[in-house]
Amino acid sequence: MLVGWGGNNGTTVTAAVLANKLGLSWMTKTGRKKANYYGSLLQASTVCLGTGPSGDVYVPFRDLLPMVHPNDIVFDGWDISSLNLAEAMRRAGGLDWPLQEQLWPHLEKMKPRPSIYIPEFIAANQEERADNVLRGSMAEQVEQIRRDIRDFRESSGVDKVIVLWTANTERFCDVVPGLNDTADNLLRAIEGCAYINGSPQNTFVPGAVELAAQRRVFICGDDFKSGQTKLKSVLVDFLVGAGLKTKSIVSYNHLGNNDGKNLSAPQQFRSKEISKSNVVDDTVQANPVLYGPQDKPDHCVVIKYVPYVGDSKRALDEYTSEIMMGGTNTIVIHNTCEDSLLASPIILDLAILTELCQRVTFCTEADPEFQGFHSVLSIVAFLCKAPLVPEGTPVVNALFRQRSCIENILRYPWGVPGFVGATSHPPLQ
Ligand code: NAI
Ligand code: DG6
Repeated sequence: MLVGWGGNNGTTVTAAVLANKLGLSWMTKTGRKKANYYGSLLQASTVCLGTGPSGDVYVPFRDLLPMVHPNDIVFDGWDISSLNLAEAMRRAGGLDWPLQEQLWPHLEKMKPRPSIYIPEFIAANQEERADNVLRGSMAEQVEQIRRDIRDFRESSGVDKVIVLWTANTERFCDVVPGLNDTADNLLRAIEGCAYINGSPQNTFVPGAVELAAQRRVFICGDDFKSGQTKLKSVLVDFLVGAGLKTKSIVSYNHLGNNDGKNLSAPQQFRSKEISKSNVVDDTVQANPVLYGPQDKPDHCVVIKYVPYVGDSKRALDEYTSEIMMGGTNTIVIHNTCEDSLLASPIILDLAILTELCQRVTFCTEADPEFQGFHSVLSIVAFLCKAPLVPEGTPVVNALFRQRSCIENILRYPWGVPGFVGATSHPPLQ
């Protein structure tokens, strides 16, 4: 269930899954295209199992363990905008028109459920689309959301419900003693579903983290790591790992979709600026040869709203590093892509990995009791700009360390050599 189902990401991921399920293809000016899952770690990348007599053996990531296929996901969700998914797909403008025409009759039947709208959390410029909102006291509105989840679970017949936030970026909220600082003070209303935060705001206040642990549900986030930040978490790892002292990182982007419009307001921009800015900290701290305790690169993040470019985001990055004997190395990168086509496979990977983790238990020699993962599900860090981790756990941003984490955990239940001291129980189905 997507919060923000009628947005660019919500409609694009729903349309993409449907197009794959139906095996659709369509003509463009550069030839015929066919539905695929490019950009999904699980569906479109491989893992090396080792070397056999005829060389390295690679398998698709999705074959490491039994896991849900994206084509089997059933979508539902909420949006403060009432457009049905077909109209919302047209508004998003991320897919070729001949594909939209084929999808139209299917998506037309899907309509987002009314949602909770508290105007002060998102930009004032979003008000004009808020025509699908719940009324009543806050308690009544929350109760309706809980009813929606139960209704979807029963009417669709799905095995599990996962809720994922892909609605507008909100401003940070205050952590208020007596309100959201502890689980008891926070509402007792998680409804037993895993919750994934695809945006940068601090939804996971201390009370929410505690409540998730009490209810034994997974929470994960924050903020999909799609384009510019993904590259940054590779490039800075490479530069600093190669012994070059990166001194300045300037990341500029402009985009013209509704996300860009919302981010043109200062408080919502600030949430995004924070999540985009912290991604190099651990890499820099890991190299005391180059950086002193207070020493880190200048890091500037700029986002501008330019309606004409729509969903096609432009990102320009400049990395300046000190090299040997006073030399300077400047790398400039220009990146253009449809933003929601990068985010959609990440949404699928997040949901599928979260579901998989719900079926894993493990024990160790030190603690022979079988247990599940910590309710703060940090193994999905690869997919998040600002990975949420259990308190006291170091945050890792470097992309390939994050990828190894998922790979290692997925290898381990079937006993690939190199993993000791634990086993899985009951066996994964
Ligand atoms: P969008 O603006 O097209 O979609 C957001 C949707 O949320 C809108 O349809 C809006 O009406 C709805 N909405 C707002 N408040 C709501 C509420 N309280 N309840 C239900 N619906 C609500 O934005 P887009 O491009 O789909 O992005 C979604 C989120 O994902 C944004 O926060 C964005 O920053 C984040 N994100 C996007 C990435 C990308 O590559 N596209 C990457 C990283 C994060
Ligand atoms: C402009 O920065 C809009 C944002 O929502 C980004 O497009 C999104 O967070 C993706 O960011 P990145 O850095 O992963 O490409």
